[in-house]
Amino acid sequence: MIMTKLLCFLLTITLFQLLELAISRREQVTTPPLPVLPLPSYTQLKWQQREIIMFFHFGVNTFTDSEWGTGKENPAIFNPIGLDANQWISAAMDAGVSLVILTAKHHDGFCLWPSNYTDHSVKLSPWKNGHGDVVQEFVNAAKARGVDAGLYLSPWDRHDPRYGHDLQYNEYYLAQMQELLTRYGNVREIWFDGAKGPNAVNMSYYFTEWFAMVKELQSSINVFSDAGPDVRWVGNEKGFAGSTCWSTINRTSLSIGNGSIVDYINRGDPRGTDWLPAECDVSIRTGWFWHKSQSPKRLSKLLKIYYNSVGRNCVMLLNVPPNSTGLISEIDIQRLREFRKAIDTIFSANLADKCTTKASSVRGGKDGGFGPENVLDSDHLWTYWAPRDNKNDDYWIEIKAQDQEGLKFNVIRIQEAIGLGQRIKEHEVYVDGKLVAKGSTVGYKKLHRLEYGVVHGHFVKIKITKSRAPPLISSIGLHFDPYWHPNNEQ
Ligand code: FUL
Repeated sequence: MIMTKLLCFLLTITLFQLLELAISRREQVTTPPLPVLPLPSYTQLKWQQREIIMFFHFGVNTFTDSEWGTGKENPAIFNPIGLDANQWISAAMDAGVSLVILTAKHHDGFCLWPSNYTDHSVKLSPWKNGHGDVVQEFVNAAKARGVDAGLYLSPWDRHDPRYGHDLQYNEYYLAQMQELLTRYGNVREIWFDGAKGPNAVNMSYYFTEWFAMVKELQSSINVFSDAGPDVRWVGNEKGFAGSTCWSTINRTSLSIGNGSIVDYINRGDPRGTDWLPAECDVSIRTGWFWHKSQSPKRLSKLLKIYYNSVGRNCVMLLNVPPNSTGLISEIDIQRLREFRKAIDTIFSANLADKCTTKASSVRGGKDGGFGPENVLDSDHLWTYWAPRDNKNDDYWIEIKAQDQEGLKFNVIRIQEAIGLGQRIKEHEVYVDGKLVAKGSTVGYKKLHRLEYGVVHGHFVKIKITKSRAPPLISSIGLHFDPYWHPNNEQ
């Protein structure tokens, strides 16, 4: 009897101990920090991770050697006899692109799909005897290869007589938008271009109604315009973001087609209450449309644009215009392949991979799950180094080479865990105690291509000298860019 009681007693004690252990284990799991508003939406995060997306400018201008059609073009000139949208998508895939955007209608008003609301379209062209639909071929080809599709529908329309009559034109525009957003499956981005010529007829666009209908008809779409609501224009057509580029901005200060905001949208605003990241549009050639006389930009130029867009917390929207046969020219395809190969060469190896890491402090201590080693894993969003919450702390993270040889690199990549807000305002990078780079905000991705070329060292320390809240760093990379020769930069 006594033995049984003793056993029961011992068992109870053991159970208690186990329970205590379980509770203390549970207590060790540290919660993630509070986000700092504003935050990206799910679709904005997906968009940001694409890094490079592609534009196809195609239409009557392709056949008239012009950039802005007059609206008086005869649809009979549109005859891309060799059109093969699969080839366009292959070209995009060669460049590692997962979203492609087609100009369904440009300023000339010619529609690449058979709209019910106008005859100024493929219907009156000789291409496929008027039975063709470029938008359909484009989305079919994209879908078949797992690439997402987006559409550009120009607000400025130089052909349609309703343009200039507010109600009629807005109804026409909305009718066309409904066709595009209901006939062709998922559309991931819609491009509202604020451009119009200086002598364009006066006209008010009913943006509020337009945006509301877009969101009604498509669940995972990003709306692009000078002022968002999901993605903003970067303020130029060179593909360059400001060296400081916040994804945050005040939308109330923005309007579409307003030249005076270009500097503001190029930089963003650390005090902004809206998450509205910038997209950097640029053409691989001089023009947006194909012209026989033009050729693609050099690789060094494309890489410079990449560093100044993707490397400044933006997405690069690269235009590659199909030619009058209806194909992407071979010379552009070659350049796209070179571009992709260069990016892979530079970034597929992280020289920091085998390094050890150290940080000023760690949220929840060393077992809290927020250690500095997180910056070297393959997740660039949801695993991150977080320091403890203490406003008076200095924040730094250090990467140390494990062997005597040390590290040789000329590019530093830093990524913030933007899912919890963009926080870093200023940072500095030291190699063996010497300052090699400094910058302002970081955001999804900041690339420093080192001004003086390759550095060699054993310790790389990143100091965050100003931030809106304790900084959260999701990834750090040290890379070697063999294409970077600072002295011959053009
Ligand atoms: C501009 C347009 O005027 C150009 O033709 C081109 O479409 C470019 C992407 O946007 O505003």
